[in-house]
Amino acid sequence: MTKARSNLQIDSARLWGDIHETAKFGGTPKGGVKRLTLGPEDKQVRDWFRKACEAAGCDVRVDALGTMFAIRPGRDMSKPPIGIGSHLDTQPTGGKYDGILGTLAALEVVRTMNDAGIETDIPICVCNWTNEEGSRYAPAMMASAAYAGDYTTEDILGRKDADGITVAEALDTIGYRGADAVGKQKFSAFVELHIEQGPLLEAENKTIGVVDRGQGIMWYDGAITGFASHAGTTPMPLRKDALAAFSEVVLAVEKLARDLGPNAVGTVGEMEIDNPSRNVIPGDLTFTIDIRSAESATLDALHAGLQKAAAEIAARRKVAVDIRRIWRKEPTIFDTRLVEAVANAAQELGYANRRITSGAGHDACNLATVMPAAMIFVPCKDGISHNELEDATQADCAAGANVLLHTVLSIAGVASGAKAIS
Ligand code: HGY
Ligand code: MN
Ligand code: MN
Repeated sequence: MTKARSNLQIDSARLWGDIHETAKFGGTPKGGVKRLTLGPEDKQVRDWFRKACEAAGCDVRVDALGTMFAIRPGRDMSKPPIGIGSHLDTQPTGGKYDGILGTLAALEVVRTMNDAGIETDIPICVCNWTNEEGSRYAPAMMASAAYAGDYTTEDILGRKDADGITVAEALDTIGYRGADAVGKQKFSAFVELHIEQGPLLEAENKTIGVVDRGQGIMWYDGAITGFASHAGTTPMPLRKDALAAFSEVVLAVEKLARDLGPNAVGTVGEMEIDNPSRNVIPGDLTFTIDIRSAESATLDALHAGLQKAAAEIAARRKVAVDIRRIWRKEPTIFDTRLVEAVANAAQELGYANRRITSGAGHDACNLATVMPAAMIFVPCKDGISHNELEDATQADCAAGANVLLHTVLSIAGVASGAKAIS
């Protein structure tokens, strides 16, 4: 039976076709995808996804935060399904694969099982998690965080974007504020396929990353209050220049991550000056910080170092520097049994593979706190992601989907159970 099973492959051309078909929803001239969560392009891809899952025989349900659950029936519907999938939203300068590969590969797994006439005892559930990227609404991996109990649904529904539109209003606008309570859909396990978004697999010529850990993440909202005054008449020693102080904060974040590394990264990705003008010394500005490490103790040291640096810059420059942590996600340890199932599937299919820690956050990282979860990585070109140049090969996408298929089959006990037509 194993032999027959290991010959079963997904339809690579069909998956590749889906990836390029859905890339047009929010496609950019540079070949990327700009599909911010709960916007019009997200609605387009959600409608496409719903239709495709229904055509594959799934019953599609939507919860109160818009997460989509497409359930392929099993013989015993009382059993909580195996969850597979990822997210369909992207960064503003996103690519075709981040999140999309995992979601479409999950659909492809269902289609392949249908074509092979495979029945499972346990149902399979293909998921599209709302707002994994965290670009329009914080935090990232928002809906899976609420599912894991880190936030209430009411809290998340009230979150506002830069234009003051709440999550609830955005969900209603696109018609994806579902009836099901967050957390109603139960799972026996969750496995997510994703591009690595880093350089290791490609550099080592590995096709599959068997993800056993994930970095912890801390997000901060920052504000600096100085004093706006005339750029020509204010002597340098009397200035309270918020932007000059901010530049020291940016360099302090970089220095902390380098000094506390190599298992640490720090980024200041956003900054906005209130009422900027060429001939006014910046008085007030806001910014955000993203800090990560796979070690909890390093996260603590980074947090302490950041607060210390902020206090020192504020005192010396006589400005107010307020840096408030709005999110801390502990490092993830994935389920060893599931990680083994991923490793065995990769081995059985003959793909070169290695254990790897995820630098990026993923919905599976939140789900791992409330159920057995694991991840599968495939390489992306030059490790580039969150950039319109993001790219991957059809062969690697198919390899990842095959490992997902065989991991699901082994968890579902197909080798010992249902009809697998070789
Ligand atoms: O931020 C992350 O790691 C993910 O891409 N949302
Ligand atoms: Mn992602
Ligand atoms: Mn991403």
